[in-house]
Amino acid sequence: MTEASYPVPAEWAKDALIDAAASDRMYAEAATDPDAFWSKEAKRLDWIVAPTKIKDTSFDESDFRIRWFEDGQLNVAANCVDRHADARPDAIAILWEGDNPDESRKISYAELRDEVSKLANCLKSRGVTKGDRVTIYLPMIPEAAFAMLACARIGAIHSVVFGGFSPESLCNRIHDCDSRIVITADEGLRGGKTVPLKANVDAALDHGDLAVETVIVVRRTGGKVTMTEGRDCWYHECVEGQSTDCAPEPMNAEDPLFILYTSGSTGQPKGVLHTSGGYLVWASMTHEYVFNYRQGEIFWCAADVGWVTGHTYSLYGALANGATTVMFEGVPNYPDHSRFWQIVDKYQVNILYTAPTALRSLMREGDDWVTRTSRKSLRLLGSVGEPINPEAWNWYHNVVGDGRCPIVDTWWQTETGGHMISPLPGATALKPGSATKPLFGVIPELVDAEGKVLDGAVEGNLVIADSWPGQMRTVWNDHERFFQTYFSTYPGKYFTGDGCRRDEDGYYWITGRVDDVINVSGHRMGTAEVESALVAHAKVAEAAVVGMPHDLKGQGIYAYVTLNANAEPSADLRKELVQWVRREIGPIATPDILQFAPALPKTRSGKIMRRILRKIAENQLDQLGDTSTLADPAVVDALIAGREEAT
Ligand code: 6R9
Repeated sequence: MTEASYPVPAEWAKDALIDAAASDRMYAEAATDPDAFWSKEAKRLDWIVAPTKIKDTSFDESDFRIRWFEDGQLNVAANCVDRHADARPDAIAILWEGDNPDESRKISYAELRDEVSKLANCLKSRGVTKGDRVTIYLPMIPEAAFAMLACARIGAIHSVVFGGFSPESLCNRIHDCDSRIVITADEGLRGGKTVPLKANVDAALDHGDLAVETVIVVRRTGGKVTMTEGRDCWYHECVEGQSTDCAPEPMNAEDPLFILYTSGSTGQPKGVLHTSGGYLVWASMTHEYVFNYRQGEIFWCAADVGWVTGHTYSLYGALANGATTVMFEGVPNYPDHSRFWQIVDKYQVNILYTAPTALRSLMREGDDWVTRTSRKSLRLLGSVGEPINPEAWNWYHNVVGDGRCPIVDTWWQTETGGHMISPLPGATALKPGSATKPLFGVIPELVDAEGKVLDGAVEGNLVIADSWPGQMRTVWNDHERFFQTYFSTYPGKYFTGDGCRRDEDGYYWITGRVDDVINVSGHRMGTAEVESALVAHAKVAEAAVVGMPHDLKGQGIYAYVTLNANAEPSADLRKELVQWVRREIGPIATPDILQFAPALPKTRSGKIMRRILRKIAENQLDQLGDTSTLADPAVVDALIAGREEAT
């Protein structure tokens, strides 16, 4: 396959925050003199005590340490709220769009400061102090932002749990970090349906022996909930009468800011811990440079604050830069498939940041939903969460962006705090499907299974050779697990768990999690590659590919395929698709089994749960494990039913 390339548009090259020459210079400086580079970047924040020690890190077991700006002091909320409220009190911080298109709310920086301070005072009055953990289980409503920032203001550590998680998952997360306080809502509202958040909290608290003393409940829908005397209180009553003055707590740069739980390949979800100074420098820098953010622009990150993308870009990075950030409560297809583009027009969004899975689901509904809207305000598009297949990329570029807007395909992880590999829109020529090049301070390497560093155009395991400010500092309560998970596979390097190819131009192409790589007759095959080939077929909406045991080849390829609304499964179409993949990639990629699936099992953040697909492919139906975190657990039964016909 020949790779398309999109040079930097002339008007971007002329007008960019960072052009190609600046990008090269800054990358070199960050690599050769990190202290000089990062002490300059740290100036983007207001420090109570400016840091003099910049970088003190080692990934070696004997003196393992990750410390950035360690003698600096700052407050994250003061940086995200107060300094903008002082300078531009009436500037809009948050544009909130409800699930129902008739509901919206505008919050200026001055109002944000008042709301955050009132809640911060309320938390203090309930005994929350610096270092305490606060669990936040809220829908995408402004109170979620108030709650996170109120914690940051008083030095409490927030742990946001996505509103789609079950009581059991919530219980585990409250238990692991030992929160004494939970902030929730009566109900969430998504796509016209209610989510029983308060009832879930009640069930979680019934589940286990938890230390929770206080539950603060936002009245969102007015739905009926049970309030437990002495433990539960309404948010609006708690903050009423609280002072709008609350001095931000001075925090050391290395004091914790938040915990965010994320699943690994083994065991319970890990509590990824981020600290204050390095995280905010990284969030602010990447938000500004990657999105080429300029004051006054409207920025919309469509991710839920329950995920890291919502933390770093809806909230911390955007607000640190004084941006106007759009917060959307609903889903892309409600009331209809045009919703995203209506929101873009309504708020004149300049920068849109979303995930390929959302794009594919909208793409299959046809272009008309998009083209009936204007979208003239859009200037830049972003992608995150998984490799973006060229079809989705082209649709995003040509249909959504009318061919005008560069796409920044940003590779990063909960663990990395912010973008790691991404184009800079005024500096980097784009190749659809490639996250392109590392950002300042990021030193990626590709290693083989033995850890040997591979040079040139090659494929390998993606590791990062040195620390960057936004890096996670530990797994909550389990520093040993932190070291073992990320630094023991390839000693001295951070292991990402991703496979990656580097091309002749030094561009990086993420091939998917390494545990998803299939070894067919000794040849490595990226599942993402086969999936990309399948979705390139006009009748295919989505595909997921996993390995399965194969007598001759070691591993065979098992493909699950969801068809577009206009196509019907048939034996002929199955043959056609198998041939198609052979043609697109080569005989090595020929799927051994192709199963038509009405839907794929996805987490509520939209990630395909390959573990389940692998078990079905292996016919280990009694080992499917926990399916409760799926957006729709019923999908699994349909897959099991469809297996027989396919095999
Ligand atoms: C931000 C986020 C991290 C994993 C990561 C990788 C995949 C994320 C990607 C991408 C290819 C991109 N991933 N962005 N793969 N291209 N632009 O998604 O964090 O939920 O922790 O997931 O997602 O496999 O390792 P997280």
